[in-house]
Amino acid sequence: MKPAVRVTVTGAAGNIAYSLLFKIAAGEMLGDDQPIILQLVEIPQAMGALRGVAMELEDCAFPLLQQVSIHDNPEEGFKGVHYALLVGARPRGPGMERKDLLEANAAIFSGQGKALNDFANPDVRVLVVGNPANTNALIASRNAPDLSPSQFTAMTRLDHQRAKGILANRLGVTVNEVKGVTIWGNHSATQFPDLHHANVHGEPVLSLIDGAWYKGQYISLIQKRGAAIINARGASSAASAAQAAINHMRSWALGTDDDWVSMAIPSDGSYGVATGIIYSFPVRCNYGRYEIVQGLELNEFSRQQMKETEQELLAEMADVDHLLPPETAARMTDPFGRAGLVNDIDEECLRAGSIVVKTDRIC
Ligand code: NAX
Repeated sequence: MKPAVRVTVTGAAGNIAYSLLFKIAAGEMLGDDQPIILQLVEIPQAMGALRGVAMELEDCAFPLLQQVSIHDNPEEGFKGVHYALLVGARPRGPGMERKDLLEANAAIFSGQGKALNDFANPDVRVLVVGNPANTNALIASRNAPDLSPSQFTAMTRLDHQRAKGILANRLGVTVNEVKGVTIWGNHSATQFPDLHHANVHGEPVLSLIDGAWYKGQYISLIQKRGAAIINARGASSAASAAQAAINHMRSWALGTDDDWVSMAIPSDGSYGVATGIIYSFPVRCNYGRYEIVQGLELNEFSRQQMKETEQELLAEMADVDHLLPPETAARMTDPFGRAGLVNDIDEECLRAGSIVVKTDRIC
């Protein structure tokens, strides 16, 4: 039996967590041979509801679930954690401007970044789900000086899966037959769902669908899918978001197979994207690490779409600038620590295309 790993979920009494926790405990995230210790974090007012969720977890008698603890503060909740899923966030209240929302969440995620820095396992892998996810991940990372920026990611996997699912439906194929879909940029309405490299059994998707439908309808369908679900359901995506979070962490920990996935990660300047922001790229994962898929050709249309979502992220970063410690700015220009690749083995691996992402923490 493997030793248990610690998984923290914040916002653990919320809607997404109500699906997510049971999937984690059932082994869907890290495999059915990986025992789990769950550390659940909420705000003090939600501790009653959280106790109920913990009771339900106990009642499921999951064979892999060794222990559940509940916490009303991140310092305790992040103790020794290997996988942190930051789901809890402040929702937009009536009359709240975008800038106010950014500020309210910035306060939460700077505190959580510090707590991860001080209490988490040094190899912790962090996924931010709570919105605005990319910028919240940036704030957490910038407030965790002892952790590598590469340990902080944000979720665009739901957008990725929406893009695949809706396309497969349109083409009358299964999702497994659709490969090479990418979400670039922010988890917001400016994201760019890119089908230029997508294929079905090697056949380019753009030769199978109408270009006018792609540019005129499909892109905005994916960008606005979250709002469409709120309109239809009267509540935001919960089960699909939980599934995406499971898949994001599973890919990161256990690897991607014959297709790439989309993850919002610190930009290293690939494809001309500005460094300093957390931007969604196509990635492949192996041995617990991710690497950006390189060498994809971009046309003028794609470049313009990618620029637009990059500009939004740069503007979000500027809005929370006062919460970003200046001393952690420089490392964002080399988030994977490539400048530190000095020995022959590393260079050999780089040439062979195997180890590309080397961090000072996850080796
Ligand atoms: P809920 O409002 O149902 O649950 C959020 C929970 O977080 C609440 O129980 C609240 O008490 C808790 N919380 C708030 N501040 C906290 C803090 N400082 N520490 C710990 N817990 C805290 O929202 P839910 O539907 O679960 O959605 C959670 C977040 O996911 C929202 O920010 C939402 O916008 C975001 N989403 C992100 C998606 C993505 O693809 N990245 C998609 C789904 C979802 O919209």
